[in-house]
Amino acid sequence: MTADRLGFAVSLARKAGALAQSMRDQAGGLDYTIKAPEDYATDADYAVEALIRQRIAETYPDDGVLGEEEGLKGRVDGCWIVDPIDGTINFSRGMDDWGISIGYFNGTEFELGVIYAPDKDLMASGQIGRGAFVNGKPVTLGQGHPDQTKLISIGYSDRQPMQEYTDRIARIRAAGMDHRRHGAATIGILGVLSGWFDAYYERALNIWDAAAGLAMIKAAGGVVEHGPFDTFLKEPTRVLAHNGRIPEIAQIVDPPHSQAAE
Ligand code: LIP
Repeated sequence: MTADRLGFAVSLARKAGALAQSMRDQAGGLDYTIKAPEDYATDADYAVEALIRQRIAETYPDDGVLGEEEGLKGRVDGCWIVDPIDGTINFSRGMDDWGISIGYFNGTEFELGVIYAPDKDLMASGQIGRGAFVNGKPVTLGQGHPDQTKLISIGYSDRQPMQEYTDRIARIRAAGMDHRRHGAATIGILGVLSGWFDAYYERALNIWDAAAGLAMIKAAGGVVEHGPFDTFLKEPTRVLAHNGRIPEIAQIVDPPHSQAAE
């Protein structure tokens, strides 16, 4: 008999977060592997992914794992989707906007997810049919913040044109809303679950940055949009996750006839 997958993922994310923090704090500092301009991995990214893979293999040997650093091993229709450290640049500089992201794809949908932000001491978890929770408190989406501000968290990477990104921010501002960029998609999505933001958007996001968060937003009754699974499993797609409070948000971030909307 295997453990409940959601409980397993929560406990695993805690262990993973502790390992990442201890490696960052080690006397010799972190080692860096440059993957592309502004895209690198530290030895902590690799060690955390190895830990997660090892624990999954011990507990759920038939499950596949798709991770940012080591790619897909095993089946896809019953597959953990893992970003060992999302927001590596923030993490390695001692900022607190980074997270461990562990999701599970059952072949049809993102079924469950956990995002753990160790430096913020925030643990979000959720499963379709069971709701979502932040530090054990049930998530209620759509109420908005008492100050009435509408706040959109946006991700940006070199995978998208800069002009498109700045145009999108201009449209958000013109619609009377504001934006934030954290450099970690997990923190943006955690922010929607926590009530900081109404939506998270990124024009071209990798599945390991998104799977866990999208499962939780959906489990909490929010709205998620992303590319078809067969595409998303291979390449970045447009991702929008929101609390339903701004029905026109999809048209604001991607107006009809824009390239991203197609
Ligand atoms: C990063 C994301 C960030 C996104 C970048 C990148 P990494 O992940 O979380 O929000 O804009 O495209 O993928 O590389 O720090 O794990």
